[in-house]
Amino acid sequence: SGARPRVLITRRWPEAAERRMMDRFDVTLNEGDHPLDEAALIDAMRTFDAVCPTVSDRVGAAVIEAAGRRAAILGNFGVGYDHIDIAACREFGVAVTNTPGVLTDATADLTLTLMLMAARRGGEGERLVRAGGWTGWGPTQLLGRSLAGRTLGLVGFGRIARAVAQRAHHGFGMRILYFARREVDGDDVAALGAEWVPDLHTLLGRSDIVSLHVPGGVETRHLINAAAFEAMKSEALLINTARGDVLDHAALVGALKAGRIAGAGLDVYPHEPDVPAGLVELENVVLLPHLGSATVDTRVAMGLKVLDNLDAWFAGKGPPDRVV
Ligand code: 8YV
Repeated sequence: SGARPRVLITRRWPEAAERRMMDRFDVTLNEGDHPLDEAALIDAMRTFDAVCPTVSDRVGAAVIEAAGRRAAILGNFGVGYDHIDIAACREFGVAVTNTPGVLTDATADLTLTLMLMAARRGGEGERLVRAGGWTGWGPTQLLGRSLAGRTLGLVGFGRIARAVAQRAHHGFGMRILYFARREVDGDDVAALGAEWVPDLHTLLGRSDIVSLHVPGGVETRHLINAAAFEAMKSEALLINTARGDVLDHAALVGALKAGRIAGAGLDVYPHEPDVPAGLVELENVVLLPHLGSATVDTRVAMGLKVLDNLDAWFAGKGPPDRVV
């Protein structure tokens, strides 16, 4: 057929994935790899047949509107798409696809990393050694808490939450509770003995570790707020690998300072790369820079998932992971 579709990849991907995209499409890369501003995104929507944004791109209504009939598809590199104005996409007829499934294991692994680091005080220990402050083994030094026998409360019970539950239950001997709109069945869920708790504050009150796995956006904004911390156990840990907006960080800092909860492990923040005020000063918080899906294998697989979706779109078929 005629000219190959023009595709913009807004940030650099692992080379293997970029190369596969270049085999199929007329690809433009953002050589500098810095996030594109609104003017650049508007320009891209007018120029390209497809734009592949990431979580670091704000794809607001003005950007979507610029598409006209030109860039009719956004092949999002990531499963979460709260950085894209979905209502505007519907209004202007812009399709959106995402990358579910391929990042489930990596993100679940990172959730366990944060759980273990927070429970076993890994960050504090590492800082002690690096600062030259370790004077030797001690029977009461940096004592944390065991995971076995403790209760993990999952807020949301989608793919990633269930992969966390598998690891926590089968690998670490934890009891699993989940808060979700409806009860989830299936053999894997039954094997976990996971209990559906339809009331959020009841789940918070029963959990030793609370881990967030709901999408970002207006519906979940500040779902975990001061009242939620009041409902939690004082020995509890809070883990967030979902989206920063789900958590009221001022309330989190207040709860940590007041000893309302024992600690936290965070991978995501409301205005990345800013870290909300008051967190870096606290010893009992583990802070990671949005590493949930950050493995070579996963990022390549995410790129190939974008490719599959664009391929289907340009072949006039329904993209497999179409969300709009
Ligand atoms: C990505 C993520 O690193 O997929 C998501 O929703 O948060 C991460 O896997 C990032 O969003 C890529 O755009």
